[in-house]
Amino acid sequence: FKTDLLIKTAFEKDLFVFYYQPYFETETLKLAGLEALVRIKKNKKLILPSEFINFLENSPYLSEFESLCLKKNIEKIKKWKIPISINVSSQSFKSAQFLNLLTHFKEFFSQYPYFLEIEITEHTLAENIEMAKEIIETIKSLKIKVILDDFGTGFSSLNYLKDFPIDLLKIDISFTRDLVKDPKTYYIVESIINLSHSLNIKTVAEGVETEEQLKLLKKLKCDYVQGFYLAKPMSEEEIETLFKL
Ligand code: G
Ligand code: G
Ligand code: NA
Ligand code: MN
Repeated sequence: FKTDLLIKTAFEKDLFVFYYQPYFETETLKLAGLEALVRIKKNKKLILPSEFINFLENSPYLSEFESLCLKKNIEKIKKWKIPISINVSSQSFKSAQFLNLLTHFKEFFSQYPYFLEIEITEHTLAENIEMAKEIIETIKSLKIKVILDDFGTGFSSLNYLKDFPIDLLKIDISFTRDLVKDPKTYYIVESIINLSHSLNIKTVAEGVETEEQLKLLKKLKCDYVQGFYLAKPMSEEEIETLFKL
């Protein structure tokens, strides 16, 4: 009930804001894109998704939220001319409404091909295995990139790489965390990166927190890096100041 009211108020008073966490080319540390992470700005305080995203994703407000998320982030792409990835829930991914919504922006996607990136998890693919291929193909035909988030934490990951045209694979934070101290993790990450590259899929390591992790990821030729060591999620204003936009 409390969360319901929070969400309702957020729509009514336009309190949804997006924070942006950059990711970078590993080799050059050049900015490669921004991940949009939603917050609710209430009484000058930021409410994190852990407080409301689960509720929102299972509520009747979801399609309104997806619409808002797309509109706000498409505006940012036009303004900044930087690729932006959005996190899409399993519920949205499989809904006809969401695909419809994407189709509304067809014109935009052809003007800014592959600037919008959609992050889905293995869990989402597993839940929608029958429809997923078709959905992803529709998404890709609109010139939207598909990112597989939290890779390595779900089941039968290798099937997904075989069956779905993924553009980018995000190596889960749990691998990055153990990369330096655990040789097994190092070899697993090395294999994920090499396998991805053989399949023409780029890799991004999430949760990079140390110089040592970055060094190893460079050595392993991971394409992109993201994490607190490089940049935290930031407000629009902070992004504009940092990247002189
Ligand atoms: O922003 P934070 O780092 O606290 O993100 C926590 C979780 O919330 C992440 O797993 C992320 O995928 C999810 N999340 C953040 N923004 C969105 C969004 O706009 N839509 C959906 N569906 N999930 C989001
Ligand atoms: O599930 P998803 O990958 O979308 O979640 C993104 C979440 O990861 C956000 O809550 C973001 O704040 C968090 N995050 C991003 N970089 C780091 C990091 O370097 N360390 C930790 N612990 N969390 C991170
Ligand atoms: Na994500
Ligand atoms: Mn992740």
